[in-house]
Amino acid sequence: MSDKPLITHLFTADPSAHVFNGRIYVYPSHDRETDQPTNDNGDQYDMVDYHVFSMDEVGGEVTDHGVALKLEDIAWAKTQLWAPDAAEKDGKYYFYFPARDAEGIFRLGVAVGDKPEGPFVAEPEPIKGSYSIDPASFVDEDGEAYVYFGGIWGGQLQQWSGNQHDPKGEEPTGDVPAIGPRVAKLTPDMKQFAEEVREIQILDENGAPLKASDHDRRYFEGPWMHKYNGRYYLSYSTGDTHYLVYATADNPYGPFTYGGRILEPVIGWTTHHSIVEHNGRWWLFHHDSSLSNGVNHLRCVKVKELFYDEAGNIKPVS
Ligand code: FUB
Repeated sequence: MSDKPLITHLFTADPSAHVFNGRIYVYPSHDRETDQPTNDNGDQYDMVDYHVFSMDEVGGEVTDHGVALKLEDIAWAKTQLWAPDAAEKDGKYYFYFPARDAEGIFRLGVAVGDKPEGPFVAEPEPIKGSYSIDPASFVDEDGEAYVYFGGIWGGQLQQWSGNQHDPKGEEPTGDVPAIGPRVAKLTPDMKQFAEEVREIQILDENGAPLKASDHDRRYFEGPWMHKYNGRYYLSYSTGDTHYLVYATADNPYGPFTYGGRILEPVIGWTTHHSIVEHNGRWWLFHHDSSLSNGVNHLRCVKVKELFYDEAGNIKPVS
């Protein structure tokens, strides 16, 4: 299969793919050139709007539906529109996104539209009790909807413990349990958390929590949830080791058991993805920095077919 970028007229990243009304919709970040300094805080990821893309099928023509939401139209958000996602309920579309608020703290917002491609109108306040970045929505077969989220370093997840904010909070090191992604069920109107945010545990093959020092397997950012043959698959980026990996559970909250690698490091520092089924085939949407010859914050979305073995293990994608 071709490894060409799906979109070449804009820099795009963090693709969240869903099938709505039989069509594949992709909700990415819209990367841009910026004067902001490059640092571990991620200031160089200085995005100000979102475009939505769609296609009949993988390999078909990709439609750019234009700007679906702009920073200047979000009352509470001041900078950095990072990785978004979307969900559908009762014919309405809910677009979830992170941004820094007036105090520089990342929060999650929601915007509502009548069509999968938007436009979306942002709620005036962020989701109460939300923090950090990379919201990934998941609607289960019973209709319950969840948002998974969190990212370390620039995404500020290390500043949150027990849902309390400590701006001096640091990432743990050594043998202590690694920081986990967060999850909360959504209210029936899809606009608020219906419960206290929970931290997800990811365990090794012996049932012990993955350690902070286990950089090849522990959580960093970019969570995604999908269900395959009744099992819940939490996939994510390991961050500074640049792998996409997955862990499985028999329920949406976990604990999850580490399963293996999906994708090896790509060109560029970040790696971020989504997994979606369309017409019986499974697809991995992800990004790299090949379109900009390796500039970390100028990325492009790609797609590859994903396969499972008979036991339900995801086969590594080359
Ligand atoms: O696009 C900005 C950030 O880079 C995302 O939120 C992270 O997941 C990483 O891809």
